[in-house]
Amino acid sequence: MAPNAPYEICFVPKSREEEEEDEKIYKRYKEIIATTLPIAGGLLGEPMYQYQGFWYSSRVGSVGPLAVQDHFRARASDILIASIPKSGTTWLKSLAFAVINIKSHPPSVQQQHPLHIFNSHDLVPMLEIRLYNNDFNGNRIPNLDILPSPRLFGTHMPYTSLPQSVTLSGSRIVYICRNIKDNLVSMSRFIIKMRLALSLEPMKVEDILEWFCKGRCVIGEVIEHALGYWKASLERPQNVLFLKYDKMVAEPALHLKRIAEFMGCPFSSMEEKEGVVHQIIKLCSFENLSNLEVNKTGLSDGGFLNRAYFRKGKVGDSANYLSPKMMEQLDQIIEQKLHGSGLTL
Ligand code: PAP
Repeated sequence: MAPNAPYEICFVPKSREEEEEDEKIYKRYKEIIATTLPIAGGLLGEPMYQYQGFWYSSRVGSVGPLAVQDHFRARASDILIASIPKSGTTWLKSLAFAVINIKSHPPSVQQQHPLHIFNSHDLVPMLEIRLYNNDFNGNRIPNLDILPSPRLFGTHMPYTSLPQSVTLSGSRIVYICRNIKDNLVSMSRFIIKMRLALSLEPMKVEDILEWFCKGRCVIGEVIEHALGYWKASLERPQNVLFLKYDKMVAEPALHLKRIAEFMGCPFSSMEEKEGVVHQIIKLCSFENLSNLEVNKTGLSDGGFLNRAYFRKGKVGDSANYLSPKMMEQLDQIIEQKLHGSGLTL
């Protein structure tokens, strides 16, 4: 039997009254979504709803974003791994976890490392998809106060929708995004496979591109999402670190050191000499993680297979899937949306 993920302790037993109260809270969010928000069908046949300018797939979070806004209380020491789906979240979570836990779980002892036992989404749980997702938590509000600091969480929520306590407390956010074309292709390959598994009518990349352009691809408005965090990183550089997958692939050591420093645990010169940076890069590499038993066979958020988080892990794969016309269409959208922002994707 698979061991319980560390975050499971947040779902402490509650009295019948408390359970009923939690159920009422989730019921109210469902009503708000059903009666006040625009609803449309999603790429996996699921309902999507538009909330605060972004489309959300109910498969990734159900009413989670509303519950996170009301119930998550950030601490100054919290670190949030924020991202668009399919932009390198699994990798960044692994790196951040390995750095934060360097003393209790030295990366030199790879076989016993928690990353060899759990998928990184189990070690760094998503706020809206796992912790506050009523489809996943049996309508329970988690008690995150019992987690020791520093707490590491993930989120796909846009910056503008994060709970106020994240900004007020001064918690740190590490954001990752990716070349938009590679992001679209990674997402498309995932959707195409999932539709097959769900016996839905097959879709092609060009069909998914249409959805992507309408802002209705799992979590909508991918470029706006990145822009929100980009602007925040310029305004609050101590609190928001903006990373690009492509640059991390090119120079992993440089970026790992930036991440560690930003999170408040820079590598000592002794650690660097001992090769800790390279041990973490190796531990978290696509080759290592994708070949572990847990990632070949385990299940994750929303019933997705852990192996779905690992495909090729390469930069530039979009050239193998997008026609010149599709590339041009995307270039125009990117140029129009990012013009004058200083951000390139
Ligand atoms: P998620 O939103 O479902 O969590 P996410 O982890 O953000 O997915 O992105 C998955 C991408 O990261 C995949 O890219 P690809 O489709 O272009 O191959 C996946 O292969 C890649 N990836 C996963 N783990 C790693 C890793 N350890 N190193 C580099 N890339 C990785």
